[in-house]
Amino acid sequence: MLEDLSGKLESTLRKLRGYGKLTEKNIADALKEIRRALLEADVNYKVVKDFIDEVQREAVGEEVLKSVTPGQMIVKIVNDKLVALLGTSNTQIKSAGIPPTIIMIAGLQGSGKTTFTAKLAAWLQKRGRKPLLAALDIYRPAAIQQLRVLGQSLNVPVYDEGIGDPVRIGMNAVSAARKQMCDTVILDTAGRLHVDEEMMRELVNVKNRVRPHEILFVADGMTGQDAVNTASEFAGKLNYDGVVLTKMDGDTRGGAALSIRAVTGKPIKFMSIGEKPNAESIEAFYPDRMASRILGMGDVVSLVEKAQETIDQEQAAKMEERLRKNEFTLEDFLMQLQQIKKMGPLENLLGMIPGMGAQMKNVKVDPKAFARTEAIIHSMTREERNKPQILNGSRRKRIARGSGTRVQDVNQLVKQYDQMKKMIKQMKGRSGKGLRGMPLNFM
Ligand SMILES: Nc1nc2c(ncn2[C@@H]2O[C@H](COP(=O)(O)OP(=O)(O)O)[C@@H](O)[C@H]2O)c(=O)[nH]1
Ligand SMILES: [Mg+2]
Repeated sequence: MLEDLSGKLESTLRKLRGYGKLTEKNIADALKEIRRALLEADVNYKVVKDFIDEVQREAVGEEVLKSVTPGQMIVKIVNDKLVALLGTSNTQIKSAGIPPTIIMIAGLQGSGKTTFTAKLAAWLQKRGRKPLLAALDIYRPAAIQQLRVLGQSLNVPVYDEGIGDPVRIGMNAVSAARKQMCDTVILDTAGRLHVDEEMMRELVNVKNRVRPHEILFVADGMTGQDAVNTASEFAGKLNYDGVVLTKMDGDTRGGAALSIRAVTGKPIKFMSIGEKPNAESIEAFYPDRMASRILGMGDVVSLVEKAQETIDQEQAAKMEERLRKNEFTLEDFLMQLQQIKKMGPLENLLGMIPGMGAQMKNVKVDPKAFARTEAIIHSMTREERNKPQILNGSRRKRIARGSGTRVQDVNQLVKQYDQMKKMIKQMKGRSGKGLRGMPLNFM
């Protein structure tokens, strides 16, 4: 799977790892090769551009840790960006509070919907579920027959009415599932060779009337850019929940896998491999596993992660010490923000800290604000960071200019910092036993 891309990225990064010191030219050359490899793999042009820009930005800004080489650091950056591109985390399919869960499968003709319907049934069976398949592709008798045969081979009931109204078939299938104590209904819908109005209308009708809990769009991974374009059109009209990439066993160049999430904003949920309808021929999609499969450098990635963890721990310990002495400066503030940024969406994190939700309500930090904050603090002198009280009007003006922000932004940042400092003091007073054990990393 994606051997071509994988091979090219691996050899580029391996070269980079070999250097003890990286020059700007080394990095630029490597990025050029990575860019070419991605374009050859048919990854969307705009996606490639953003990807390379981000890797470059980080490669230049990143501090190199003592225990790893610059090359290893870049491997880690490329890996992280790849994970982000593929979707960050695994996304499960929803299930209904009251069964049956209704899953609708949509996509172009020949993309692999019916095959995937059967594979998903097998996959669910293996996890103790009882699926029922519904034949909503009523335009070709052969399609109904195909589903019947697949159902039989898996010992899964198939509901069909021959040629009829897809909406009614869908609703009747749900009733049939209830009667037969099936907890999941999979709707195998009709596709066409190209996106057309009538097909979309039919699918939207099924969506509105049968009310699936989950709609999966099936994309033929072999078709690269075309799959991405179709996925966008379906997303606009049907607003599905997730993507299934099929035919990932063929000589797929990988473009669809790497572009679809960025272009449609929808997560990839499954990958389908091979024509055999069994549970082993689909895989739940895990962006981090996929990234490490593509790069083939899991060892380096975990090495760098270890080194980073150590640094984080050292920093946290240092911070604790400083807090105890009441020396929380803007420099610390920045470090804390950077730690938070590494951990993903802030809302989730804050929700996890007991008693923190209410306190942090007024401290809103969106990703753009993060970048702004970093820029502002970077534009300060060391003295200013360590003694924010000296930040008078003219200094603030200079900092705003230097960081490409407005004086109001600088003012706001200083206010935020003051708030945080106050909050830390309060918490310190309350905990009594000092700060040991407090999740400082989260602030
Ligand atoms: N190699 C490979 N072939 C597949 C895969 N999924 C489906 N196919 C084949 O693609 C063709 C179309 O599949 P089908 O499920 O009928 O597509 P549908 O029209 O969307 O229902 C069939 O010949 C399948 O055997 C897959 O993951 N790998
Ligand atoms: Mg079909």
